Amino acid sequence: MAMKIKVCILGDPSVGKTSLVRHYTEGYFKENYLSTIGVDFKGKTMRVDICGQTKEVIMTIWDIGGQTLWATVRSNYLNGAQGVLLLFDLTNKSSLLHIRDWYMDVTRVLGKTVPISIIGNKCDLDYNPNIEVIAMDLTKQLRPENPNIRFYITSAKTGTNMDQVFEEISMDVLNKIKGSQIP
Ligand code: G3D
Ligand code: MG
Repeated sequence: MAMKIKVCILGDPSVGKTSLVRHYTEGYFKENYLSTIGVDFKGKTMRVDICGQTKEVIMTIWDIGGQTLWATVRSNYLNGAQGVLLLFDLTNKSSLLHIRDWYMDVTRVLGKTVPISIIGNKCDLDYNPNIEVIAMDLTKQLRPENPNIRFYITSAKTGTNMDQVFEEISMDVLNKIKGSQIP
């Protein structure tokens, strides 16, 4: 039987959350569409190899609107999330500087060991390589409390590293569930 997992995607407005989810679940990138209003969820069925077995996983990816009053919907949105993607824009340094705040918000609700990936999006554009170094440093700083934290650069436009992000977060979620089932 397919397992269902819930993954939330968070980050500053305009970093590409909706684009990444849309490209991954619907297979296309659309320029110039409205920012997400409220909460949107998309599903994707995937096959994941775990401990030599192939499992069917239905991943629901929850995408929150950047303009939504975060505090009022935060707990509903994050409730039951098993994995989190924290997105920033490689061409917008302040969106990276806010990642630590997003991380704190998320771990306050879901605990410190929830599978999390930090993602620098829009790698198809020109960006300062320094921003990648800062993001890798942040990931390293957080690793002692969250050993499986990952860092990627992606492009929602070209699809670079997109499959890897979603496959690996689902593997991390399944491994965590499996680990917690061992008596
Ligand atoms: P959000 O959901 O985080 O608010 P969106 O962000 O997905 O709405 O994307 C915001 C803008 O960034 C959109 O442009 C979108 O096309 C663009 N974008 C998203 N991801 C990428 C990417 O990987 N590469 C490039 N080049 N652009 C990206 P518009 O012009 O519609 O505002
Ligand atoms: Mg959006």
